[in-house]
Amino acid sequence: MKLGIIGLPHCGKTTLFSALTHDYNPTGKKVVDGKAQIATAIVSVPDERIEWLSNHYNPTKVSHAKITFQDISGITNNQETFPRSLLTILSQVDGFIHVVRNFDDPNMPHPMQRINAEEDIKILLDEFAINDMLIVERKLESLNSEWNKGGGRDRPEIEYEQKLFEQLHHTLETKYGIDTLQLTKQQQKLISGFGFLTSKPMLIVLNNDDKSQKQKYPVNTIRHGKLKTEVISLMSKLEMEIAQLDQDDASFFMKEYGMSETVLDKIIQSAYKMMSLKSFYTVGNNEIRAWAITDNTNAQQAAGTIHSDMQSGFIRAEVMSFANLKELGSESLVKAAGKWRLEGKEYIVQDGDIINIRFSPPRNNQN
Ligand SMILES: Nc1nc2c(ncn2[C@@H]2O[C@H](COP(=O)(O)OP(=O)(O)OP(=O)(O)O)[C@@H](O)[C@H]2O)c(=O)[nH]1
Ligand SMILES: [Mg+2]
Repeated sequence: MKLGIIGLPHCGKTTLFSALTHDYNPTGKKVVDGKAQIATAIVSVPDERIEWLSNHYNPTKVSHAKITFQDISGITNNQETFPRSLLTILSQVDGFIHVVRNFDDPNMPHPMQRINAEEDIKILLDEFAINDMLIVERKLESLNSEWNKGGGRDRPEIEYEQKLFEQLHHTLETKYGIDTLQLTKQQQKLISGFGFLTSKPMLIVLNNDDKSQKQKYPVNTIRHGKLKTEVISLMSKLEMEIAQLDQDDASFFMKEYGMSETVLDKIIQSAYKMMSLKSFYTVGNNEIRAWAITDNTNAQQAAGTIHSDMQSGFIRAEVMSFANLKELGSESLVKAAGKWRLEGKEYIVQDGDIINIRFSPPRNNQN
């Protein structure tokens, strides 16, 4: 899963990125258009269940679920359309962490010389909507010319797409994000390749400092017609400073400021909630591994996150829950209690399921 950290200039994106990724060296820096910079780092999702499982099974390898964070600069407050390269980067993330400035710093003034978090959110969401709108308009033009030329695809097929893209256009025009539309599976498939910015979930992070007024924005006014939004408050600068301390000092300061969790825990919990993510596990003596999946993923799709051969050759899933294993103490006791199950491909995987996929490998791999 890839999350892009975005926001207007000097809102604290790089500060938050450093607080989140302090243990991990950025894996890559890329310059886009000479202005925008992108730094990337992959972090492991902290997970107490993985710790317990690794004590229990004593595997040779332990793999946490992974999240890629990208620090994406280059969005400004006076840009109607994004440069193509920036748009490509933005369209490829699974969700956004939108940092909004709610602190004053005379040494690094806000680009509009004022602090107004609600207005900043609106500026960026409007820019997202304009960029989506342009893509929709271009698509409608090409569908129109396809229609006028004739001789290609069936007319009802073109008409179906025209109606869909007109619906997207109307939604954006009325200030709603594409994520607010209830689309059928077929419609979702048709728009999936466009990477629409307003279709992606967005975690809004109000970046306070210890002197900021702790404004409580009602979520309804802050959403601007976006459905998949969560809002949290952080003190990024303080969090970054704490992230650089050793464990003992960090715990002391966190207590001092009444913080019960690290910034990474907070962001990951909110991102999992916003994107309705769940974790399932595969276990064995060789490797214990956590996998992140979205809500309503069935057993066959979950198998596909491990390997495409497991999805195509899926036979059955052997399932037990982490809670049962922890409570009863061993796999055989879980079986004895009748809590170990065989499930078919339509089974909806639950958070905390420990799964073993039975599958038939593809023929050309069999000797
Ligand atoms: N007082 C205060 N300053 C902060 C806070 N977060 C960031 N800053 C400062 O604000 C300035 C900008 O922070 P950055 O993290 O570089 O902001 P950015 O969004 O990455 O900026 P660009 O990449 O230039 O758009 C730096 O001087 C930070 O030290 C905060 O919570 N409180
Ligand atoms: Mg920066």
